[in-house]
Amino acid sequence: MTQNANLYAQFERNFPEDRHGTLLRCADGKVYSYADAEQESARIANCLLRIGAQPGERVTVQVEKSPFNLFLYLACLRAGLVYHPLNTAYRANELKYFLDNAEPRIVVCEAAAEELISSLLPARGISLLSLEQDGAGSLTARAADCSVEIDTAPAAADDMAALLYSSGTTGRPKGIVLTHDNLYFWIHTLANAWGFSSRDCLLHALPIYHVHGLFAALGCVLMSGASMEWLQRFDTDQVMQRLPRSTVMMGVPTFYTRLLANPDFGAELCGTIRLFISGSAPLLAQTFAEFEARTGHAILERYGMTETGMITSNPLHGRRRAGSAGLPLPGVEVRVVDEHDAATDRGDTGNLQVRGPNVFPGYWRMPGQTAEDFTVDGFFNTGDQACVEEDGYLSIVGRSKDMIISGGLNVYPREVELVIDQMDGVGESAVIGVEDADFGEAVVAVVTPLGEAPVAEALLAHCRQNLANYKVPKQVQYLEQMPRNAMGKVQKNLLRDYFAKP
Ligand code: MLC
Repeated sequence: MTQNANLYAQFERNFPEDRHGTLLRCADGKVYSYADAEQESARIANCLLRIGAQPGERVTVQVEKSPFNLFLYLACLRAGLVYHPLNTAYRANELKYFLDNAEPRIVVCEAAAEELISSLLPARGISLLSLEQDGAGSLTARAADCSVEIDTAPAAADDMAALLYSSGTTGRPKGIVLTHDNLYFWIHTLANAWGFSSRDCLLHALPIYHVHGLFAALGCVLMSGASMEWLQRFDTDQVMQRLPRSTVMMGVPTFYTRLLANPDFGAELCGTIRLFISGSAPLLAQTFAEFEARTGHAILERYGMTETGMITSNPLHGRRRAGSAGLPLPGVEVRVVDEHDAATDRGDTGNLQVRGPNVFPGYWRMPGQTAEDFTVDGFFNTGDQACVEEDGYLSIVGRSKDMIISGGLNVYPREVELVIDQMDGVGESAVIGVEDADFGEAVVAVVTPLGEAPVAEALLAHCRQNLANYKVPKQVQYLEQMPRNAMGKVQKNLLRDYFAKP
């Protein structure tokens, strides 16, 4: 008999024999076991099926991080439904796009957002349910009398398990279809590469609406029967309290710079830690060096993206190089090509392409875009520029797409520019990323006036109303005219140099 490729079934094979073992410990001291996760996810899965959701239909989820959010994610897998998480910071017009595009059968949000979301739903048979951080809400109320037993839905390797969106240079987000096998392949690879075992306790302070916190972090834990110290969000004091009970921490570079900014943070808090991992944004060599000097730990940097899961990693055993994305993970092919897709020599810089079971099959209902972003021989164009060094380590040296990474979150300037350009008094806008000590890059809006330009406060208020908070510019700069090249294109590199922080 062939094995069920459902990601949950793959996790379950690695759950501890004693299901009463801890899965996660919350900041308020509440503890949830693997048995709790099994029972609660079964109850919710049965409820979603009873509501009428059919395998392959989407469940869109916009709730604050909580253990119940985790159980809901597992429930979707178990019921064969497609999990579609959304950043809690998204505003109404952003939400409307996702709801229209994903065509969910069920939407789960917090009670406070129900009215808004209900007004955004297209008039079709979509069930709207609520889920609060403490587990209350109409979802759990309706699930209360459901069975705590369920047979995990059979899934084929290429069945869709999750739908996550990435914005694009056009400003229109693209749905990224992730299959059970995509996720299993790279999560399993990572858990092995990083030596995860049931003895590990991961400090989990990442959001769980992105691949980093949802699949890499939770995945390594569930794939190895490990446990977690579970924080609602990254808070330096809470992290410092929990580190001495943990063996691994995963985070974005901002986590590490914020820890270093606290003079009380040092080696004595890291006695039980075997591994610090960083990803989602480049880790500065300076942060790597300072962290090693302060704690004795060389942060392991890895590189990935939503479309491909994890691509490369510095080694668990062996040299971890500052400023390097590391070596291709087993089974993942990377190549650096020139503008004609021809492979370059080692040491040359070019466009980075990836192929392997980790790579998504294509965008949600955008075959044209899929064809554009894949080569005929099945490599995905990452949009990053890279160089494979003589020793095989990969360095990411730039981006061919216009994108900013702020605190580990991708911001597409085009999306912000479209919002700013709606305002009266704006002739033109150019959104750039400038170096920032906390977020790595900070979003800055450069505006040329058309008549009387809006003052910065008004411009930012308009952005706050229409954009998730992390996309809102940290600064507004005014220029009489944009610098342009001979083709008439705004020279963002000159703007970046001009407005770079000292
Ligand atoms: C919050 N703010 C940000 C921000 N996060 N601004 C810019 N960039 C960010 N990432 C703003 C808020 O709008 C608010 O502004 C102020 O900062 C404080 O908000 P907060 O909610 O208190 O922020 P904080 O909790 O401190 O969050 C910062 C952070 C968080 C860095 C800890 O953003 C975070 O957890 N980032 C991780 C994101 C992540 O998981 N990425 C993985 C993507 S997957 P104001 O004006 O209201 O004060 C991926 C693939 C891969 O990339 O390989 O992993």
